[in-house]
Amino acid sequence: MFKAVLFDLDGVITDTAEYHYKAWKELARGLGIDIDRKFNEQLKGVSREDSLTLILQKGNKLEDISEDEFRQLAKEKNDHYVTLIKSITKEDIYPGIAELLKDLSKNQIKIALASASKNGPALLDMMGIRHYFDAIVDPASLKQGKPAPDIFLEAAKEVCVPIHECIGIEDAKAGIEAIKASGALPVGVGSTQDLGDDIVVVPNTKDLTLSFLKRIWEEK
Ligand code: B16
Ligand code: MG
Repeated sequence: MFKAVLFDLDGVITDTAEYHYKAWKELARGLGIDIDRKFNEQLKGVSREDSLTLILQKGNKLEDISEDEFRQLAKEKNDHYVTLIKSITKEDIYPGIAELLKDLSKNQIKIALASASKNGPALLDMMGIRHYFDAIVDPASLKQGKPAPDIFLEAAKEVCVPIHECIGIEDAKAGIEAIKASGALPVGVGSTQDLGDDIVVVPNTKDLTLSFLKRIWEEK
């Protein structure tokens, strides 16, 4: 049996992926760069700074921006994002996630947060679920972000479980690659078109029950 579940946050625990998209789209529009949902798939799970780099590259504007302007743009996006998420409560937890956290903890299965977001701990507080987490990785402490495996390896280390006894749950292509590279068992939330057809993918978080995770673990 698996001994830990390593959770992504944005797009797995709640719908903040949509707010990241809105904030990036508006920032890009202000720079004369148009981004759509297809382009946004590349930004999911990717750090704030790397996301901004990808957007500026798309608009051929990376070279025109000074370091100070870059920092200012990243701050502007985050300020907007923080206003968009400020009314998030436990009502915004995706279906089935609160029950899963409760069941995992009742069964002594460790729970860790492997989110690239520096807003992760605040969001867990706003949703009233921080107490379920045995570890929360600080993304700023890592050398490489997703798709590198670092964040999942660190999450497993912090809950003292070998990575091969962990399940990782992700909604982003970069995150699934990170889980695969770490050696944990990946579970995707979304579509096989976006995440690949070589892993287990559920269309909705309500499918993520403890018995479902046990079944896929036994079948792997
Ligand atoms: P922040 P996850 C990621 O969170 C998001 O998917 C990504 O869109 C965002 O740019 C990144 O966090 C950084 O977030 O700007 O709040 O630090 O999906 O890894 O939970
Ligand atoms: Mg995500």
